[in-house]
Amino acid sequence: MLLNIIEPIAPDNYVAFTFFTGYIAMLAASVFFFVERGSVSPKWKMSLLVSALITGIAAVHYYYMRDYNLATGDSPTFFRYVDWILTVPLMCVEFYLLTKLAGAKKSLLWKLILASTWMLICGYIGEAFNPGGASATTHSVTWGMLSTLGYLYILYNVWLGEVAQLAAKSNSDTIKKGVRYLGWFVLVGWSIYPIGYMCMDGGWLSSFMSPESVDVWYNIADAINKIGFGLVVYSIAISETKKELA
Ligand SMILES: *C/C=C(C)/C=C/C=C(C)/C=C/C1=C(C)CCCC1(C)C
Repeated sequence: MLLNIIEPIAPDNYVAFTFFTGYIAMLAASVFFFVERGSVSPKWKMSLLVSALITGIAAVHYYYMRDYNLATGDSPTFFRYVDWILTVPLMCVEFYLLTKLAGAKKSLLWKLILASTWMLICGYIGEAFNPGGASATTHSVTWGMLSTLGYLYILYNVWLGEVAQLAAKSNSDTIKKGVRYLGWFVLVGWSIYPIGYMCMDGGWLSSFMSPESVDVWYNIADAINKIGFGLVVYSIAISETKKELA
């Protein structure tokens, strides 16, 4: 069944609601990016395919996470991180594909993937192995900080490091602007995730926000970042295709 309509979502269950909308939005975006591969020149088809894969992989995980959350009321932490460990490296691939046209080497891709894997493994340990009680805060803060190192590396690379330098060297204004936009997603869009993380039991925001809001933050962030990121790549591809045809 495509939509599980057996179990209704209670009107005040905003966690389940964002899982549901997230699922539909990812699915729709995925179809869009996949179909639009037909509107761009061959050299951009791979970028659009990667965008479609990112939202497609997320749609499958959201389908499952929505059911899981509705049935148990819990956070689907494991599947959340499985989704991220597949989709965040694909976002690194998007950066690589964009800067490859300006001479990026494979090593850049591996550095970004390594940093994002570090970021996510530390985040997973922080959430999944939270001991609760008196040591919850130390545990979540320690792993959150370690995770942040990976995040800061990616941020640095995209704004000042290799990605930024390659984009500056590229002879296309569209790519320069596009990489800048994606940089804003990493700076602003990705910073929503640590907010969600800090709502967990023992987290720095847990006295203001309930542990259930972890998923609301993550669901909002995923929609912005996965779909928004894809749309930026799409608009770069469309403008570059038009230029090639002109
Ligand atoms: C599609 C999924 C994306 C773009 C996920 C991104 C996730 C992050 C940027 C997570 C970052 C975290 C920190 C910087 C510290 C706390 C732990 C995390 C994993 C939530």
